[in-house]
Amino acid sequence: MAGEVVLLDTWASMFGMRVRIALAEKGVNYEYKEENMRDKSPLLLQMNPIHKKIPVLIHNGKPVCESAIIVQYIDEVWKEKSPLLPSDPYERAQARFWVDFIDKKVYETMGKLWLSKGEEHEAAKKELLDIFKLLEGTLGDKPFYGGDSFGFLDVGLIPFSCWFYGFEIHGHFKMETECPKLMAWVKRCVQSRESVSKTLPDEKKVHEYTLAVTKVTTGA
Ligand code: GS8
Repeated sequence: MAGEVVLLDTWASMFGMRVRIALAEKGVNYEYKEENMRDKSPLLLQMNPIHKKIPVLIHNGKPVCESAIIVQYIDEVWKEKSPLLPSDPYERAQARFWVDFIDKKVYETMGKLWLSKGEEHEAAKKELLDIFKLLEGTLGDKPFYGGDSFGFLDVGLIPFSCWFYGFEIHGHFKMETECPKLMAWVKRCVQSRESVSKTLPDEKKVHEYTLAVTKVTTGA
């Protein structure tokens, strides 16, 4: 039995998308509550008093915070369907390592690409492409990061793909040229997983949102 499941989220958040994809993989019904990042709800502040960030999964009244931890929680609670974490402890540690790497490197470098100019911008662009090339190398010739099946690292990375369009416009490069195998993996995920195709928002809409948000934060 699922119990009562509520998700505090915002539509363009790659971290929130991870949770939505995991819940869809498991077939869990839940109540979605859209949060406004500029006017956070009392519920969000109460459920995530430490970081005050989305996503937050509220399961039977108890909050779970941090997207990677939430996805692992979902995998443990609803373990019968679509296992996400590898059963082998070493493989599991590797998948966790790469999701942690994404959390530490990708989000921060994205920010640098958006908010920098000149040499700094060029350096951020190189850094971001190097990160994606490294992640592409990690995939190797496997169909998914989870091997033959879609797994934890796939869930951790795929939401970033709807931000690629914005990276391309802003960085003047083509992901298809730079990381063809990674882009083939994106297509494979979208085409074979309804959890992904139904969750990822339109990349142009995400880009418009980014432009609006960076205008607000930089005052440009
Ligand atoms: C990151 C969540 C996050 O940055 C996770 O869940 O994996 N490590 C966390 N959430 C953002 C929205 S997505 O850009 C957020 O809630 N920001 C609000 C704020 O910083 O005040």
